[in-house]
Amino acid sequence: MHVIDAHSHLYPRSYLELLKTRTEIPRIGDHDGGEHFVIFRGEEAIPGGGRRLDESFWDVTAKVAYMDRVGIDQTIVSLGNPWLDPFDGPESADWARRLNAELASLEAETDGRVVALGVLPTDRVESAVEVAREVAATQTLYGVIGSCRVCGLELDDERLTPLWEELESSELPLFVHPHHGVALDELAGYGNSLPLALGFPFETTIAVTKLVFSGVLQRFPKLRIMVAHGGGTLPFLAARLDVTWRSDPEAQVKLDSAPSDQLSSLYLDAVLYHPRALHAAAELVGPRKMLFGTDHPFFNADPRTTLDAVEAEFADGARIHVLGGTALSLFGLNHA
Ligand code: 5CU
Repeated sequence: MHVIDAHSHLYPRSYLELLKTRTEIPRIGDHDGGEHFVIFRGEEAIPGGGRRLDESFWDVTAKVAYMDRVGIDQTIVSLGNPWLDPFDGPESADWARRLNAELASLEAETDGRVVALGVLPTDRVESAVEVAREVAATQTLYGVIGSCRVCGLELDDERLTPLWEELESSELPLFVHPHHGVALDELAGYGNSLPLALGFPFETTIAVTKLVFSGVLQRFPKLRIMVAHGGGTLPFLAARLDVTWRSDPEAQVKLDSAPSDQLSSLYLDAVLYHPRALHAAAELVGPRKMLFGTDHPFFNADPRTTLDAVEAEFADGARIHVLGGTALSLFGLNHA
């Protein structure tokens, strides 16, 4: 089977140097003889806290070596969080273009083993639209990754309408990924475990739920949206969202069919680690809308557990889609 990792990050060195110019989180600090990437407040208080960066974060040769070790044929890399979220000044569009050019060159550098998504600027919706258009016209970029906010706006903000129009007309996939976390005060006290295990997926859950309840997915039915970490908690909560929507006339003003009708149009990665969770995701969207992923190079990349869970949950026919078929069709890739 052709195995494609659709959720994998690569941070060009130029971007890491940019993050190093920041004094506030998210930022990269040099200490204990290495670079440490800090995204949550509590991590700064711990000596050596944050993610110790090594070449697996920036070096495409290290990415290919990882793929060979794990048995991955092709990887779709995307810039990891926090993307350009903290750089929302006039420099944002230039940075997006510079990073997109670097990411677009990976396919040729790796004989097609590693291909990339682009990134959007965060200064103005107009420049996000322009860059999305440029990405769509770039043969070696296959979509864009974005935060649970675009240009600092929540995904249900009406000011994002021109972006949805552009993504729909160009059929450019958008990968929605968390970074900021939610309920960080309530989740404090246990290292970064709870912010990552719960804060991330609930951030995604809330963002995508607003995309549905605001009617965006209904108004733009051809949007191709892939959601990180199996859609957060959406596969588990979809029916509850239907129940609350059904009994709430106010919610029905913007959305006139059950939320799960729209949720089933999403693409979900399979970074879920357990057949039980994969089962819920597949019940919501079907295996033809699910994509194997690792989240490499982050600590939570556990491809063996994910591959075992995919094998346990899906019969051969469905597994072909999850392991690579869905990625080929969603992103319009050629086999490496
Ligand atoms: O360990 C982490 O913080 C992360 C992160 O920041 N982004 C991600 O995609 N996975 C884990």
